[in-house]
Amino acid sequence: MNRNTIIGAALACALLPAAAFAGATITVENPYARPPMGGGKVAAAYMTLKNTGGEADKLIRAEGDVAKKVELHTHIMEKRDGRTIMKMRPVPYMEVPAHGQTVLKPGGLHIMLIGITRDMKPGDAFDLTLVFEKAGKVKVRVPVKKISATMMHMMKQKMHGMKHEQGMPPKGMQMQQQ
Ligand SMILES: [Cu+2]
Repeated sequence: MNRNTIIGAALACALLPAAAFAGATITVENPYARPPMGGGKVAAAYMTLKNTGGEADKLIRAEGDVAKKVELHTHIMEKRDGRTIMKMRPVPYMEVPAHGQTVLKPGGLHIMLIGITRDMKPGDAFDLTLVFEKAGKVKVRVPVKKISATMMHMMKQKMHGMKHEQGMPPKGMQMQQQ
């Protein structure tokens, strides 16, 4: 074994552990959920997904026993008869860019909890498991926070223009009506 081979082997050993973790590295910041509106069985969870890795990753699923169904949703704005309508849509995944973040927030991406199985009052908390394509499973404890007066005011204004299509309600709304 000449000197170069030895250095090469040492380098390979030093680099291997780093290479194993070179993929997406996901952390979750500021997770919170809002209590169900009007005592219903549907609520939403929000958070910031941070990717410190050099590769983009995707949140492909969320799991938890807090609700019968846990879905990935977004809001879309649609023009209908000259009015703008806000609707919810399930999405197959949420992309988290390399060295970037994806923010789940009211009016945008969110984790939909359908058929809540327990109390969800401000001060309560529940566990969710986020499943990423590359990073795998990431557990997160989600506290339930009350809606502030300002937020409530904004939501009421938004709700004014929010309507779900007749005959084709998103899955989340079907459960709410049961
Ligand atoms: Cu939703």
